[in-house]
Amino acid sequence: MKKKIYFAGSIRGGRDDANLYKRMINYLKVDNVVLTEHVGNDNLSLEEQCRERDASIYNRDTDWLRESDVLIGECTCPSLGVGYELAYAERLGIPCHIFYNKAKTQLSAMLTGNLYFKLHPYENEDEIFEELDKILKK
Ligand code: 6IA
Repeated sequence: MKKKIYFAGSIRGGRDDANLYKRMINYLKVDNVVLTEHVGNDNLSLEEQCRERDASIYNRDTDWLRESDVLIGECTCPSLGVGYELAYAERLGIPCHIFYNKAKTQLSAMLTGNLYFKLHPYENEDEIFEELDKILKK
C-alpha cells in the first residue's frame, strides 16, 4: 500500500540542498504519496514574512503531518521549521527518519540525543536511496 510521506527540508533555514530534496522526493514519489512536494521546488519564493499567509502554511502543514504515515527529514541544512515538525511528529507517534551528511553538519544533540528519532548519517548520496528502500521496504 502507498504510504503518505511528510518530507521535511529547510526553506527559510537556507536552500543549499533544495536539489537534493527534489531528488529524494522524486524517488519517494514513485511508489508513495509525498504530501510536501513543494519542499523540493527550485523556485520557491522566499518572500517577506506575512503573518496571515504563514498561518495558512502552518495550518496546512500540520494537517498534513497529522495524516502522514512517516516523516522523512533531510537535516544537513539546519532549519527551525524542520526541528518543529520533528517534535510535532514525535508527539503524534509518527515514525521519523533523519538524514544528514555527516561531513557537512553536526546535528543538534536535541535530535541525536532523542532515541525516538531514527538517524541516517551518510557520506554519499547513493546511501540515501539504499536507506529509503529499507525504510519503505522496497
Ligand atoms: O524554518 P524553515 O522555513 O526552514 O522550515 C521548513 C519546513 O517548514 C519544511 O519542512 C516545510 O514543511 C515547512 N515550511 C516552511 N515554509 C513553508 C512553505 N512556504 N510552504 C510549505 N511548507 C513550509 C514558505 C514560503 C515562504 C518562504 C513564503
